[in-house]
Order: sequence, then structure tokens, then C-alpha cells
Amino acid sequence: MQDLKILHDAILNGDAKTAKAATEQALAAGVEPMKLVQEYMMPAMDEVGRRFECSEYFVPELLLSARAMKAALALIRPLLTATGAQPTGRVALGTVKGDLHDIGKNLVAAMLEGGGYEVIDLGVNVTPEQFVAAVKEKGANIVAMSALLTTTMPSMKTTIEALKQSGVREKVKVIIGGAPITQKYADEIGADGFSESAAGAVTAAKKAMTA
Ligand code: B1M
Repeated sequence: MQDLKILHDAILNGDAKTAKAATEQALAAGVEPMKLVQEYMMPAMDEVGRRFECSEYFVPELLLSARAMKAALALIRPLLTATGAQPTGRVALGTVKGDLHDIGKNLVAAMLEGGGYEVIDLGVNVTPEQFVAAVKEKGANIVAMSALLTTTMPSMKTTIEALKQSGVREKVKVIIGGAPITQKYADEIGADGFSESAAGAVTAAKKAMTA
């Protein structure tokens, strides 16, 4: 089997074609999809972030790496979401207002779907009003928010306040996550659950629903 470092390096170098081919080969050879994500793809994105922080990479490189990551994830996502079970809850999921990062959010969507939840993916830059509308009009019973920027974290608090103001806070559980988010922050803003990882979002949703 090929050296899986090829996948890591393809994402790091923003080479979507090689990232896709390496993922296809690894899956065909029977490598666990989550192993690819956790051991090769996410570390590559972390290194991209590190390089960005020390000005070795700039926004164009971030975009190319994100494109390569998405090309590989597109092959993996259907494998994570395959389930024949009845949905156990309806989740309105989005990256909060002002924030355009969606790779982690898309992984969370796949894991929740794989965990038996119906996911209404509201996309990125989702306003508090859009989350409220998803609860009122689409009957979501979980609101799941992702934020990657310290500057957009406060939108999670604003969204919880908007849910209260529109009288639907009691109807839904709120779970949050994303690189800068902590359990302490979740407690501070009154969220019902927090997870550091996409897989953990399923546990957080289950715990919040049964609390
Ligand atoms: Co941006 N970016 N970015 N970026 N970017 C970060 C987040 C940053 C940490 C890089 C750095 O400086 N080291 C930094 C934030 C600093 C801060 O706020 N503290 C940063 C910055 C500064 C910016 C801009 C401001 C840059 C600029 O323009 N000057 C700008 C902001 C744009 C905006 O959003 N308004 C910007 C733009 C971008 C791109 C668009 C170019 C691109 C995103 C493309 C896309 O998503 N479609 C991008 C990227 C790729 C990154 C890094 C390199 C990688 C993010 C990623 O996809 N990681 C990132 C550095 C890093 O994270 N190491 C960085 C992989 C992904 C699988 O992980 O999203 O963390 P993550 O998700 C994880 C967990 O966090 C968790 O599960 C996932 C899997 O386990 N999780 C949840 C996420 N959501 C969850 C929700 C849950 C539960 C778990 O429950 C609901």
C-alpha cells in the first residue's frame, strides 16, 4: 500500500488531485476512513495553520489546502453517513455569523448523520435569525454551532439569546464546538453541550437530549 504521508503532504501543498487519488487508493486498500481524517488530514490542516501563523503561508495557500482537504473529504463523507436507522433528532447546524470556515462543520454533519441524526446544514455565516428560523420553521430540536475564529465566538452567545427572545430556547438543545471553543465558554454562554471533535459532537448531542 502507498505511504499515507502522500495524503498529508498533498493537503499541505494544496494538491487536490493527489489528495483525491491518495484517498481513493487508501480506501480501496481498506484503510479506515476516520484514520485518514484523524491521522493524516487534520494534522496537515494544523500544519497549514501553523505556517499561516508564522507567515510562511498566506490566504491563497489556506484556500488551496482547504480545497484539497475538501476533495478528500468528499470521498470519505458518504462512508461516515451511511446508516439505515430512523433519525433520533433534527439538528440545525451552521458556522456562525461572520465565519466562513466549514471543513470542521462538514465533518460534524457527517458524524451526526452517521450517528442517526437528520442534519439541516445551514452553511456558513449563519445569523442568529437563521438558527431561530430553522427551529421554528423546520422543527429542529438541536442547534449545533461551529466557530473557528475568536472574533466570531460571541455570535454563539447572541444566537442563544435570540432563541430565548423568540421563545424557543426551551424547545431545543444547543451544542457548540470549533477550535477556540472550550467547555468553560460553553458553560458561560449557557450551551447544553460542547465537543472538541466531530465524533464527540454525536456524544454531546445524545447527552444534551437525555439531560
Ligand atoms: Co482560517 N483561520 N482564516 N481560513 N484557518 C484559522 C482558524 C486560524 C487558527 C489560522 C491561524 O492563524 N493559525 C486563524 C484564527 C485565529 C483566531 O481567531 N484565533 C484563522 C484566520 C485568522 C483566518 C482569516 C481571518 C485570515 C485572513 O483573512 N486574514 C480568515 C477569516 C475568514 C472568515 O471566516 N471570515 C480565514 C480564512 C480561511 C480560509 C477561507 C482561507 C480557509 C477556510 C476554508 C474553509 O473552511 N472552506 C481557512 C483555513 C483552512 C484555516 C485553517 C488553516 C484550517 C481550518 C480547518 O479546516 N481545520 C485554520 C488553522 C487550524 O485550524 N489549524 C485557520 C480542519 C478542521 C477539520 O478542523 O475546523 O477545527 P476544525 O474542526 C474540528 C474541531 O474544531 C471540531 O470538529 C472538527 C473535527 O474534529 N469542531 C466541532 C468544529 N466545529 C464543531 C462543532 C461542534 C463540535 C465540534 O459542535 C456543534
